[in-house]
Parts: sequence; structure tokens; C-alpha cells
Amino acid sequence: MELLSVLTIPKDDAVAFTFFTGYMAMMAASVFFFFERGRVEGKWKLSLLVSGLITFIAAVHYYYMRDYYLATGENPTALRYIDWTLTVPLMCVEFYLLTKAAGAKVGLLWKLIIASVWMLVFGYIGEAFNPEGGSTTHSVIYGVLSTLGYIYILYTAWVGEVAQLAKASGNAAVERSVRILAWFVLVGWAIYPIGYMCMPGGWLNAGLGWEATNVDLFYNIADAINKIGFGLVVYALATSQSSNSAATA
Ligand SMILES: *C/C=C(C)/C=C/C=C(C)/C=C/C1=C(C)CCCC1(C)C
Repeated sequence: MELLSVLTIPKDDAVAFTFFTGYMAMMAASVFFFFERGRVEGKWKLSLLVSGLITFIAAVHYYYMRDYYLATGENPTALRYIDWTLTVPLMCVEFYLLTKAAGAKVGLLWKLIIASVWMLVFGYIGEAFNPEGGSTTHSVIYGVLSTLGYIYILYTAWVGEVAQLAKASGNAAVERSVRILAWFVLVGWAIYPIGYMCMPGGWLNAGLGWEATNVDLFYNIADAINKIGFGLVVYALATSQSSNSAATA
């Protein structure tokens, strides 16, 4: 019985559904990025490797999160944040690699990584140490602290160093791609705080009665959009910049 409950998705469980779909989508995207890596030119290979690593690390975590959720009916908070602690910094690496030719320094990469770790540490404290039954005060304090890290990344991508370097690169395709990634950070990443506010005591939970299991519904949808989306933007740029050599190869 124990095993059966792990292997069965209740047909009305949207959260379980997105855990399975998310897992398969991340796996398929990883295979795609790893294979396509062989078709792009020199410096773009590293960018595609990073795209594949982001979705692959997520796929492995989804494999475990899905079973954890089905076995317990609870949010796999620790696994979720371990996944993000690895994949969000890798998304910062994508920004760095794209702007490197225009002079991006490793210092920029570190600033972005520190901002993401800040964002995730406070988000984790907010969720994992939420008092029994849920506390709105706790959720708001750590949610706000976490948001400061998010705003820093947003600022850097839209008007700060990343945006300026993309402009200075003199490469219209790079500039366009960095702008699309910045849109992902603005719109796609904004889905996460919505999920966060569904936890017990969170504004959407306490205020509008949204279920706590919806935390994972929002996180799963956001992950698929952002991780696969980021990878595809980088892939499109890499192939467009490699087409000349591919034609003569
Ligand atoms: C692949 C995973 C990604 C891109 C995860 C991104 C996560 C966030 C942007 C999380 C942000 C949060 C806030 C801005 C406030 C509330 C707590 C968080 C951690 C959910």
C-alpha cells in the first residue's frame, strides 16, 4: 500500500500533475540542450552546457519532490530550496556569459550570486520556520527581506551593469536576448512570491483562503517557464550567432 500511494497520481490533484509534467519537461529540455550543444560554435558551448545543467539539476530534484509530495501531501520545502540554490546562481552565470565579451567581470557574477543566495536564504527561513498554523508577521518579514535580493537582480538586469554591458556589446542579438531574460526575471520570477504567499499565514492564504498546496502549483509552473525559457533564449542566441560557421562546416 505504501508503495502504491507513491506511484499513483490522484486524478484531481493538480499539484501532483505539475510535479510529473515538470519532471518530464525538465528531463526532455536537458537532453535537448546537451545534444544541441554540439551544434553551436566555440564560446556558446559553455552557455548551452549551463542551460542543460539548470534543467537537469531541476529534473533530479523534481524526481524526489514529486515522490515526497505524493507520499506526504506536504510541500517539499528543503528539496525545493536546494534545487534553487544551485539553479538560480547558474541563471546568473548565463547573464555573465552573455555579457562577458562586452567586459563583464567575475565581480558582477558574485554580486548576482550573493543577491540570489540572500533572496533564497530569507525565503527558506520564511517557509521552513513558519510557526505551526502559520504566521502572517513571519511570512511578511522574511518575504520582504527576500524581495530585496530579488529587486537587486531585477535592477541589475534592467538598468544596472548587465543592461549596460549588453548595450555596450554592440551586438544587437546579445542586447535583445539579455532584454528577454530580464523580462523573464520581471514576469516569470514574480510568480514565486505569489506561491510563497499561499503558505499558512501568507497574505493569499490568510487573506483570500488560497490553499497551502498551491505553493507548489505556482513554483512548478514558474520553474518550467523560467528554467526552460531561459535555456531556450540562450539556445536561440547561440544558434543565430553560430549559423555562419555551421553553413561552412
Ligand atoms: C529556477 C528557479 C528560480 C528561477 C527561482 C526563483 C525564485 C524566486 C525569484 C523567489 C523569490 C521569493 C521572493 C521574491 C519573496 C518570497 C520568497 C521567495 C524566495 C519565493
